[in-house]
Amino acid sequence: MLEKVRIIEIPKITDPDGRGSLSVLEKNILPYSIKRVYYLYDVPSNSTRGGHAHKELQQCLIALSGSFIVVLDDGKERIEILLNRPDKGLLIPSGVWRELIEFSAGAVCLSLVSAEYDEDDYIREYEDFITFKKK
Ligand code: T46
Repeated sequence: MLEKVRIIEIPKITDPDGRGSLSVLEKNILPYSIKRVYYLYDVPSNSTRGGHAHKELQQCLIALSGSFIVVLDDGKERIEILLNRPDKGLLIPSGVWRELIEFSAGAVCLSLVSAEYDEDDYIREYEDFITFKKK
């Protein structure tokens, strides 16, 4: 399952006159249509976001500013990925437990997701997640 996790290179257009960079997500960069966008910000460095899995939802996380670590767990394996570039997206398939930790000052986490908000899609207890993975 974690082999389906991947980093997406988001095309970056660096201005030839030194006006900075512009990144754009379009066409088929993501394997789903974006149905909802939300973002996390003002997160204290000692706080954890996430701490759940989704049954169906797919998402792409981007560190628009600053950095944070995404811990991913498929019930068998656990990996940590540092996000610190606005031109890199982390694609997380459904059925993966995630925790976001160690937010830097000013970090902004953009999330582009495949479905509208549905609390029934969340698995918020790790034991329930392990049971879900065994089905
Ligand atoms: C995820 C991580 C990265 C809404 O009303 N609408 C929404 O679209 C979302 C995402 C949340 N909410 C409400 C539900 C809770 O009352 O906002 C509150 C905080 O949500 P939650 O505790 O789920 O926040 P995080 O940061 O732990 O998790 C969120 C996403 O829920 C989740 O899908 O992967 O960000």
